[in-house]
Amino acid sequence: MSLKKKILVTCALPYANGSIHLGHMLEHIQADIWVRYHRMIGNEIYFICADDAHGTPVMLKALQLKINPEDMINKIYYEHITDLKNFNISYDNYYTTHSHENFFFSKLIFNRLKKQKFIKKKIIQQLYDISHNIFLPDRFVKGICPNCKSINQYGDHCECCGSTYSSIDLITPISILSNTTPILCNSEHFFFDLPKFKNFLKNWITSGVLNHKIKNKIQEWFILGLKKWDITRDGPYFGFKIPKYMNKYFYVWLDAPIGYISTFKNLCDKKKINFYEWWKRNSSKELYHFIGKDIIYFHSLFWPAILEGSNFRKPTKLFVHGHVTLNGFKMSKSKGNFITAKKWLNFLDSDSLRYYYASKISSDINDIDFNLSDFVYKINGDIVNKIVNLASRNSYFINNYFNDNLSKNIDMLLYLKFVKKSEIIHEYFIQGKFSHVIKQIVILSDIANCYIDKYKPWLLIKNNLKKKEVQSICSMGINMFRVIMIYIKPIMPILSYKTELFLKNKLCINKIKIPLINKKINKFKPLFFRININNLNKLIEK
Ligand code: NOT
Ligand code: ZN
Repeated sequence: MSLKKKILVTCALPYANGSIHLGHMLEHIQADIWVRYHRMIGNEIYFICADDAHGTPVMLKALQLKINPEDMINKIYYEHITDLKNFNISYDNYYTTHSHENFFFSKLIFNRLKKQKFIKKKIIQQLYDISHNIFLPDRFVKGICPNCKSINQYGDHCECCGSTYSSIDLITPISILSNTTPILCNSEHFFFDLPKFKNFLKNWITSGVLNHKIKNKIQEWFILGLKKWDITRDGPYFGFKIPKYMNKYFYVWLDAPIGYISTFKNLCDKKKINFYEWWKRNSSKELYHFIGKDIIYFHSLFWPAILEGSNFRKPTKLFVHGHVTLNGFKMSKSKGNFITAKKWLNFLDSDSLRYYYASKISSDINDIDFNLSDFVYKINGDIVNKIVNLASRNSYFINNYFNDNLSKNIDMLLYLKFVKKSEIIHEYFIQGKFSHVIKQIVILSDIANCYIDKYKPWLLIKNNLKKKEVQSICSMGINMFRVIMIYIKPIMPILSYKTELFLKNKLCINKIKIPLINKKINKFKPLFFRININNLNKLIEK
């Protein structure tokens, strides 16, 4: 029997209506670190994501740009995969919800739910724009907030007081398409019967899939009462038309999570993986979703209920993170403090963002502040002054005095202390507590630098009788650097790759117990450059 775990990991699907920014990157980096660690320890793991291509946000953007949505989502798809690749997010498949597989599974799930009577029809009243002949989606209507009376609010929620409501409750609604007053019209919609799943959900939520704080939040939703969920929209709508029904489309939030299934199916077809084994009810394979706290409702209530009702497996666990703020402020385009992934890479490297985020990621859902001075302090202080410095100060002697040869003798007792840390670091990686991993890494690099400071190879080297000793001290220094780099590998892939070339050794946790002794290393070349404050200033320039 193999002890290898079999794991499928997803990130939330970015909308295909704009660029990937630092807020998105937190989640992709978080999941990628987790995935890379699992790969390193030898688990079978697949990592997938896709563009969320349908719905009003995409329609609205295409309308603004005066291009058709298909062209827009194609263009954005290539931008997204380029950005993600440039941050070394190691997806096995990055697909789109606008795919034939996703249409297939959306229909399949809809039909199964309908057959089980989990879908009900109901006539609802909606705002209708007569001049454009269109039922207006929430985001296509503006008006006065029924709660706080602020003007110019969208039809789903008020940006001033935060209340949510239905667009028909807006006071003096105006269609943003025509600037006219819409009328009320009846339309028949399909509703998913979420309340029927109350008992199932209560059990599921307490079965270890969520952390405590989130569980409590969801209890509040149960107390407020679960409501039937409208899963259809009237055309014109950019999405999948429901076969056999006039002008009815699946709501984007129905086909988006189904994108997890269809993206994996697309991968299975390419890689000859047995799809059914992964998604059948009670599958023994593991499924993890990384999401932001704003979409907990969808992933902890709608999604498991839909899977249960249509005879699929449920997620093993949700990893939920908070939002990213920049120097304490919410990032937004209007404030001009909105940093895209692409802009970041014009001025800075990807590993530094990965390291910085890792140093902030724990298992709670507090917001994560990107603080510029803290960033510089951590990258220049930890990576350059402590960790990479270990490689450079020790290789100086190994390269110049010992013909690149590492000694046969190192301090094995101390070496094994470094190795022993792998146990706790393993736990931290598995639990997603990367900030704890980084703390351990910094402690180890302090110990390693103190060790070199104590023995002072730069003085010893002047004494011919102490040459062997210098070789052994500096070889120990290189070995401590190697162990630290094994722990950093999932976090900083570029630095790790350069380190592997330098050490002529593939960094792998399964080989950590065997030190590098009596071997040649390469000549040291700079592995990482300190953050240039000018570049950082350019990055945040408005
Ligand atoms: N595009 C959505 C967003 O909030 C995320 C969709 C996640 C997919 O950016 N699914 N579900 N459930
Ligand atoms: Zn309001």
